[in-house]
Amino acid sequence: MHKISLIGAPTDIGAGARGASMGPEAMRVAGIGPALQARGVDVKDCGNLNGPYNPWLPPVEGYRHLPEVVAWNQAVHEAVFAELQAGRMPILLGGDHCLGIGSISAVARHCKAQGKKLRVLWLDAHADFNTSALTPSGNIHGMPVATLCGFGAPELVSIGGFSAQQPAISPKWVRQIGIRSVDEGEKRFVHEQELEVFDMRYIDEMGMRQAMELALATLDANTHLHVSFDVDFLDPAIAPGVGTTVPGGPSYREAQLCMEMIADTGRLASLDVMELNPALDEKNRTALLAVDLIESLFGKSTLMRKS
Ligand code: 6HN
Ligand code: MN
Ligand code: MN
Ligand code: MN
Repeated sequence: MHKISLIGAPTDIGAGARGASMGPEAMRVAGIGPALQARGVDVKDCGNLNGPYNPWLPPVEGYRHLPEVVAWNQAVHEAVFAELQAGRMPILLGGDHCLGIGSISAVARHCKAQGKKLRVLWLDAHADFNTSALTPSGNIHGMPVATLCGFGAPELVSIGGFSAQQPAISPKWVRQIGIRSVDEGEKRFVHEQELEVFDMRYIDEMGMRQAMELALATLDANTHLHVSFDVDFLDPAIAPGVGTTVPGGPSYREAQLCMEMIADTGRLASLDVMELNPALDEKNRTALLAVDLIESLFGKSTLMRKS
């Protein structure tokens, strides 16, 4: 049986729009706790982390709010690491996606200590592979994957005891799904680092099933599967409550299939639910949809499955 820990990180410190700071409470109001309990898992809500307020300043040397982003990510790292070490599955309720740095560095540190392999599934409209030199915005939520791979501010790359020479993760461990908005310089860097991306063109042509089969291939009993779910992964027609909508995302059925195929692996060991922005939502429908999809991620399927 899974033992789950919900960790709220109420900040929009790395985002380009205000409001993701309200994400954790919107997920609770949408019933994430009871929905998981109904899956038969033990749920502990750790409450919300604390951190600096958002000063809403322009970028400095390619980064907006770097000191505040560092503080939030340190808090996230310690909280996620503590729950993993206690044998629980952390679910980070964001908060903007810059917090993936703290979360995934904690997962990487845990895996390293336990001799486990790590696979990161990045469900997102965006590659989040910018650096301070490439970014068009300075918003650090566009940089977490590059930072975790060692290409980022040293204060962020070093969280969890990692370094540019020995980064938290390798691009080889990452599979990106649903990508449809990548900046020019970022695109070149994605190719240079050989990130494995199943973009919307791939999903249109080959289908979600084929994308997920490949993204989940070669998982074994010793693999920790981390899912970083940026809610803007979903088509904005069904998920308007995000700061950076991009048309042409996965439909409701495609998203369900994605979650169900992850559940079927039985390897899911940690999760981020990021970028939900209640200020832009309609009657919390995006949070309710996220909860619905998370139920599928934890094995709720339409019919009883033959075992
Ligand atoms: N997210 N690529 C754009 C940027 O500003 O770097 C958008 C990033 C969005 C990030 O949604 O997590
Ligand atoms: Mn573990
Ligand atoms: Mn995104
Ligand atoms: Mn993202």
